[in-house]
Amino acid sequence: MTKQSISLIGYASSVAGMEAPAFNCGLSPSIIQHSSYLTDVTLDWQAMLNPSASTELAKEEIVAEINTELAKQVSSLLKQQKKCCVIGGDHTCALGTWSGVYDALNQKGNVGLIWIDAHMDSHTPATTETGRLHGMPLACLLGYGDSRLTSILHAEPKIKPRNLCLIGVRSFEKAEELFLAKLGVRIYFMPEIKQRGFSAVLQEAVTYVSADTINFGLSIDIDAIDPRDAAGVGVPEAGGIRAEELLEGLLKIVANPKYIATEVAEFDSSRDVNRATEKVVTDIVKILI
Ligand SMILES: [Mn+2]
Repeated sequence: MTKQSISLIGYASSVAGMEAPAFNCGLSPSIIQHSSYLTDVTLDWQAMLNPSASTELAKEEIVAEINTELAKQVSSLLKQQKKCCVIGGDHTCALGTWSGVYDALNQKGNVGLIWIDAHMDSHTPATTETGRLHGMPLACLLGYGDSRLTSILHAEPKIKPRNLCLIGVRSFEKAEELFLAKLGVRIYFMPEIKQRGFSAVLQEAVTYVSADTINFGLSIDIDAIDPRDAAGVGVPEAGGIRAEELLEGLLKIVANPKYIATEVAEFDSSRDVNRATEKVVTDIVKILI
């Protein structure tokens, strides 16, 4: 596969966090698509997915519907030997991205996932305090949660705990920590990253999620980045990964032959400062293409 074969899909939805005030990350894919920071590169946008505007449907149904479409698109790209990059939207895009990856590749083997996020996104309906679905996608991918969200294209779990690791975590609830610890999921909390450096941790993570898999991908929540570099997110948490470090780390791994897909979630331009977050997202895109 050549580097030029990466295709982009926009996930223009912030339905999962709609109870939160002014949660606008659904506009972000379009902002990225038209960003002046990307006028010097050619991008292969395959689709721009929008959530149903129906007021009849439960948000679980809206999220399941758009992610079923996303999963089909991702699977189709991978079956054409293309790599893909999904631009969110809120982090529920993970349901579609990794269900699509599972659909395309599960006959051949397991896929590894590196989840870069300030949060664990591992609530289930039983443990969530807010009911917001963007706090649950990782639990769903592991097979736990609302059946409409755990069974996109396939009923099975999409990611095995031993093929997953989290990087950058610094804000979470006890129930999520217990849930992931019980499953034996490897987590790189911020103190370890500050001590060892993001790039070293990321390279170790690649080795870890590659041990028992045929391919691996990245799920990047922009709130993993320090708000000093990327304030434009719905749920900022101080003390994150510096943008420069993130970009340096990504540069070293995207050429890995096992790498197949990335998603970038939770960028909220309405909270951005001097378009700095938009710049970081477009820098990530430029590294990936
Ligand atoms: Mn997240």
